[in-house]
Amino acid sequence: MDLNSLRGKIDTIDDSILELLIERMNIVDEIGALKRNQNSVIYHPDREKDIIDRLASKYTGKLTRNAIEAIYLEIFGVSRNLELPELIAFLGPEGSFTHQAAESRFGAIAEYISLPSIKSVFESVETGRAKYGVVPIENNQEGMVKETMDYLQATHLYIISEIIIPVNFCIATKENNLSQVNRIYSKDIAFNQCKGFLSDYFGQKESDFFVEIDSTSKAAKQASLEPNAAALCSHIAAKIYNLPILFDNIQDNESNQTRFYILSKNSNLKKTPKDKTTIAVKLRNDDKPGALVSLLKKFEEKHINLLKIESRPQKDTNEFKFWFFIDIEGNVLDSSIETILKAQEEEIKFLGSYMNLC
Ligand code: PRE
Repeated sequence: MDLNSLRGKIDTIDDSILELLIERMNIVDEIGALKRNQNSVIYHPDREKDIIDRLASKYTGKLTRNAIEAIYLEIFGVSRNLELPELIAFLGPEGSFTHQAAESRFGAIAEYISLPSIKSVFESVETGRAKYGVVPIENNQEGMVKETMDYLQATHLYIISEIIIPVNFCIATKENNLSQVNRIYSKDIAFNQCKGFLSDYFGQKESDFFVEIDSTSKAAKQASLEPNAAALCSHIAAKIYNLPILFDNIQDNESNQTRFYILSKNSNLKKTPKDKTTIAVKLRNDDKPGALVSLLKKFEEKHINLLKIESRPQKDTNEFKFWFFIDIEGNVLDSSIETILKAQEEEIKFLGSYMNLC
């Protein structure tokens, strides 16, 4: 079949897809009206995951699970925007990995605001300027993001979901060919994380071939403005500045992943088959031996699995005291967890129950 006839077939299929999408959106509109009437939450990551799981378990032809997920996350983004336009604040700059994480969950159509600090993301959600906030919480090579832990303890927001994305770097440039590139912009950390690729491909170059700049997003911007320049940056930064990707996934460490939290003023509770609950614990009798063990024992007695425990200094005292950031398996809607949390209300601050993606 020739190109025109194949394109004709695609046009007919696209017409049907569009009709079905319109039909879907009419139903979403009704759901939106119901939710607004009942004042209930718009965003249901659990329902979105169920839809993707259900579709991916069917015969999917040439569509991989990732492809189905990417298509549907965009559809959900359009749906949520129709139900209620929502502003999403993320730790910037635009093109940061946090931006990439936010877009991977809320879709390209949502309204975003890039903020300069973790504190400002918390503030924008607390004051209601943004409906959701996206902040990094952990990198599997570097550990926890202390600032995020501290603000979770100090403010009144809930974790409603986590996002895990691989830290992938690419070389993006407007040039068609590597031989036309005479400098690469990036941030020092990114250069360090891609040493293997850079030495294989550019080992012979002069040192001024690599130009350090504040952020990988700025690197992409710079490379979009100058001829013969490339950027070592994230996918989203390349996309924002319209830079085609010449080499993808060039980082040395394939298992480098970052975890992010989606924050909200409402706890958005809903049970799924694999949940996690995060709490902040300030023990009252922490000067007596065994105070922490006695709390952990309560979880053990109820067969509640402990997933993570980190300690952070208590900043509101001049003593050298700590609070604990703890992840346990399960949902606060499980009576065993609810009972423990209720019984120790004065010591335990509930930070959220959400789907465990780790
Ligand atoms: C829908 C949209 C947003 C939610 O996050 C989950 C699903 C969808 O497009 O399927 C519909 C909807 O609002 C819902 O089922 O609650």
